[in-house]
Amino acid sequence: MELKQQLNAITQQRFSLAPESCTDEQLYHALLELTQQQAMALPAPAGDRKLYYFSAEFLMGKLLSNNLLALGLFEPVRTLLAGMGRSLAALEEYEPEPSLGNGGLGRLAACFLDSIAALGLPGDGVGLNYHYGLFHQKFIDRKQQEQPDPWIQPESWLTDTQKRYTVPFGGFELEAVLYDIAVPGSGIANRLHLFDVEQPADPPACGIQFDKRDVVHCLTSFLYPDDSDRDGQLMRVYQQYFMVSAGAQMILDELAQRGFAPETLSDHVAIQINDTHPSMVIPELIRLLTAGGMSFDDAVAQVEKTCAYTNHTILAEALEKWPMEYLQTVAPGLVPIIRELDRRARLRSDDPRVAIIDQWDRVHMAHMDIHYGHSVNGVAALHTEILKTSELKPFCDLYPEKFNNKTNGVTFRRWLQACDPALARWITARIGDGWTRDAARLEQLLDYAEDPDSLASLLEVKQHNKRRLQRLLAQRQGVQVDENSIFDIQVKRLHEYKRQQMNALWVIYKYLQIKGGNRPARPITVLFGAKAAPAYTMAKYIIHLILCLQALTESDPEVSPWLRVVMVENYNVSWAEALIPACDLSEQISLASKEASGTSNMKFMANGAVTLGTMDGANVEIADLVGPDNIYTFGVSSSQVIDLYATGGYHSLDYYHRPGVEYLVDFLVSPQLLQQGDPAMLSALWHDMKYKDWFMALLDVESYIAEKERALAGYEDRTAWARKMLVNIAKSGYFSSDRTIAQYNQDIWHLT
Ligand code: 26Q
Repeated sequence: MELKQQLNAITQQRFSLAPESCTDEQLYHALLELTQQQAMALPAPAGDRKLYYFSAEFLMGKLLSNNLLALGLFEPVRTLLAGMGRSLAALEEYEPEPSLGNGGLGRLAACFLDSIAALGLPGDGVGLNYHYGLFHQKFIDRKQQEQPDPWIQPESWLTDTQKRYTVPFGGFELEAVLYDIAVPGSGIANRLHLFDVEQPADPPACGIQFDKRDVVHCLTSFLYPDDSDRDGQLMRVYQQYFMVSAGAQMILDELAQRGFAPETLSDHVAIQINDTHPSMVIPELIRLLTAGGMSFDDAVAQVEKTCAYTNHTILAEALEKWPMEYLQTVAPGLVPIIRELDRRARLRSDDPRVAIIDQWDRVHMAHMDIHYGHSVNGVAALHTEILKTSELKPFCDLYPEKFNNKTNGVTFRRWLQACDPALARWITARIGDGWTRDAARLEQLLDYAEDPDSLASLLEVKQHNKRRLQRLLAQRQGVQVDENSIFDIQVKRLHEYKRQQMNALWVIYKYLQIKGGNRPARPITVLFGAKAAPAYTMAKYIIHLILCLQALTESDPEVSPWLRVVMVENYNVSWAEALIPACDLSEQISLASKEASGTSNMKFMANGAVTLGTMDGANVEIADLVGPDNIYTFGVSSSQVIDLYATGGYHSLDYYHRPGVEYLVDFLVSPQLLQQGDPAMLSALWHDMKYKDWFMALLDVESYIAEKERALAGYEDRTAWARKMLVNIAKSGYFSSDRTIAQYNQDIWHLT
């Protein structure tokens, strides 16, 4: 049936209307039905070996455009809608965004599912169906407030599979209800499996305080932000065990249905453990296999050949260590297994640093993964190197063959084709559409690096995207930005190591320059987007600082034509899709050694932004690829930083007292700024920066300011800048998650 007829059949049946007469909302629901039906009807990819990607987070974003693209329906639907005077973007306003992730790790999982399906590999995601996602961020009195973010509507991408699994917690059992979301590729579809409780709780009357003792109803209520909330920890362990127990049962079920014996698990199943959040899948599988009659030795051998672990962080506070007493409460069936795994690990090495259970009876989840998985990978070359030579060195000495690097990637279908159609057309007009199937072909764009017409039209594409963002900012936030200003963007979770506070110090520098009569060559708009974990006080102070600077620059007529600060409210995937294509300068300024990889750096690059960054995470690989003329780098090296931490050699006060630094930091407690905000918060932040500055913003701030000036000056040579944009786009193909997934498959999963 023709697309038009299919759509008509649905709208007639649902609303007794022709598509032309439907509202945007009705059309959205009709297209949801059409797309979902087609995606669910696709067969699973062929193959005797199947991957299960376990992750506590899948930050999927809106799915309509994405799924239409995968089904080859994006252009036909766009044309059809255009013929009716409609746009896909307007329809998508009615799609709620599932915020089932904190940031990079969750979004990576979503990009991976997209690429696994696109490559036609058999691989499903396994996670939890959080009802209120992370949280909805509101700014009230220039401070972040958290509200529940319900995304599940009567009609959504979720399908009830009717499958149920019983999870044996200490003292009670809980049914896990399995919902699926189809993940279409070309001609096939995989699944994202999301487990839920049978009777989920209603949202709390105010705020995001769920009853953390009410496991039966609240287990899937919300996603834990990446901080340690004492009374929430037990609930997090309940969530993790619920996910992996139901997931492991499902895997063994599917194995049997495919006609394979449990003894052949590792021949037919690959499990990727996304950070340590799903690590209990290891002892849980051993529990289930031994309960089915397998010997402990055989079960361990099967599991070890099946499971592989990805590390996403070297921040000690993010490495999970659960008190045995928690596990005894939540999953008593795992306790004897973990003790036995620990005993056996100690036979392999007498180094106490590699033990699973430490002297305080805490279980180190990463250690269990490394001993009882066959692969350990970091997410960028530098990150893997740091794991091997410092953080996980004792493990690397024990199991050198297990360690490997898999530099992250992002799906170009969402992060270029769908979010930046103007740029996609510009590319295709030059090199054809082969790049949509193989992003490495973007390199062919280098042939156009000296072509004046191409460079000029590339600048026009950027201008078009800046106007689109300008309209959105006016519409959603009521702020007016100058489309002819430089768009300088930092969007990512708010964390001190990512150093949004250093960017804020630059804003102060520029503000004072302008007040002193030194106007920039061109106006600058500094855009921020970030959520702070609700319990992360310092991060919330930094948001407050940025919002105060926004108010200050906006209200000063001497400054506002030249410098504006805008922090978008409730930064999420949809915001990213509008911000990234409009960016001129991409801020990737983490303290070297702290950002495992970063993935927005890759998205910005692919959309023709130039990076201003430290030699951290994947920035190092970006710098190698584009060469020094096409990136701006600054700051101390990761090895210097690691040394400084090891020796306690960094004293912020020494840097504070430098003449170029002190007046910037002191501006936090200046009368002008105190007038804008909360004196207690601003003073606390000032005090922390001056006396502590754990992530060394003051160490790098002078070289940051100098390099940012160089970047802004570079922008004024428009042709040279356009060439930098082009080189970045051309070299971005390496960061396609299709490449990353091909490498996981080749080195770890061996699916086909
Ligand atoms: C842990 C314990 C208790 C509660 C929460 C957590 C928790 C939750 C989320 C710990 C960490 C996270 C998320 C980590 C994350 O997003 N890491 C990022 O992963 C990206 C993908 O590999 C990298 O690009 C980023 O550099 C890394 O910061």
